[in-house]
Amino acid sequence: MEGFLSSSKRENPTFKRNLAIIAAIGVIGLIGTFAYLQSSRASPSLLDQYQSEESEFQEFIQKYNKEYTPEEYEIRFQIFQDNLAFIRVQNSLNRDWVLGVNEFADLTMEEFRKYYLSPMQFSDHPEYSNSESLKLPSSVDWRQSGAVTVVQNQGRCSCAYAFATTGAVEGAWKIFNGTLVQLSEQEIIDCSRNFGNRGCEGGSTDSAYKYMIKNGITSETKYPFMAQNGLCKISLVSESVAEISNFTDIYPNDTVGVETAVAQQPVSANVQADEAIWKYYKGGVITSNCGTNLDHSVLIVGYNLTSSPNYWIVKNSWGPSWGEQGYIRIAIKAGPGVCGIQMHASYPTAVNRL
Ligand SMILES: *[C@@H]1O[C@H](CO)[C@@H](O)[C@H](O)[C@H]1NC(C)=O
Ligand SMILES: *[C@@H]1O[C@H](CO)[C@@H](O)[C@H](O)[C@H]1NC(C)=O
Ligand SMILES: *[C@@H]1O[C@H](CO)[C@@H](O)[C@H](O)[C@H]1NC(C)=O
Ligand SMILES: CC(=O)N[C@H]1CO[C@H](CO)[C@@H](O)[C@@H]1O
Repeated sequence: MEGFLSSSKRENPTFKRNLAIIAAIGVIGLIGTFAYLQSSRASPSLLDQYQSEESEFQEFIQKYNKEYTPEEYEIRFQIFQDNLAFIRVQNSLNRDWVLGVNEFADLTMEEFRKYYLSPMQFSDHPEYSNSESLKLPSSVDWRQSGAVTVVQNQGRCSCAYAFATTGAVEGAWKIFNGTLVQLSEQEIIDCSRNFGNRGCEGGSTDSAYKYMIKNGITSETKYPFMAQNGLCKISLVSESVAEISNFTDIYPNDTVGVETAVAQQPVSANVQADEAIWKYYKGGVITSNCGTNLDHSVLIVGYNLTSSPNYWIVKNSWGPSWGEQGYIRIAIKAGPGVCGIQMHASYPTAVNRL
């Protein structure tokens, strides 16, 4: 009986009004659900981005043989994502250079600085040479003359001063003696502390030359690079395969002086590499975005004076997968130059003494 009474309520106007309210709530609910579904479409795309960045991270791990503990994995992935975002923004600015993921993509700027760079200290140097006004060739590339050895990777050892100077002596030895021989950076790292160098904790190109003037330098084969500090192997020091009797510091900021020297032989130089542009450099010509607080050493192996902008061809020691097969091109601008590359450049002289 009660049931029947209730059903008769359907005819009741109050009940109809309640029904209308319920229906309205239902419609609002549907609209809400629709809106929610619409908005939730955003999360699958965030998820896609996460997944594609994670697969890029996996490729990176494989390519550079990275090994992480599970906790470190999360931290490194986060840094990698931040760096990836930075690289994308920089590349969207369409400049003369491009950045890309490389061995350093899981490091913060602080870590990069700590592992790879060290501020330069130059004490007294020999007299500066004044640039002679020779007729310079419009382009030079010592790689084409077979005067440059393979690109090596210094690893987490701040010893670029050893790579830049052995590179300069390798070039000079080839040009003035006729044979290309890979020389030992490790000998300089282990044995030149008395000349002011600090092994894998930094040093200077001048001190490395002073060591080689005194002791000559043995080969990479006899005294291979270990990417860490070691005790000086005294017995190998006497087995030098290349010797120099002097070196020249080019007058600071003398662009023509550096060009004149590079026309003669590969030249060691110092730069400020404490810059994202160095950390992620992938290719092109660097024209700006770096300072002149020298903290890294490199080898200038050529230049191009017909291109726009003109540029130095520079060999680095961060492995062949960095930059342009291990090289970087830096615009030639008067004065200290881009990244200070013309501030403290030097080359070995009086080479053929053996
Ligand atoms: C070394 O070279 C400089 C020029 O750079 C020269 O002034 C100096 O006399 C040379 N030293 C020796 C011992 O030849
Ligand atoms: C120098 O640059 C010009 C213009 O970009 C290029 O055509 C030429 O091949 C370059 N020369 C060398 C030796 O790389
Ligand atoms: C070379 O340039 C640097 C940076 O601008 C400057 O500090 C230094 O005084 C210059 N040196 C010479 C000798 O002009
Ligand atoms: C042409 C020349 O001087 N060659 C010399 C190069 O250096 C080696 C030693 O490493 C000498 O034996 C060569 O005579």
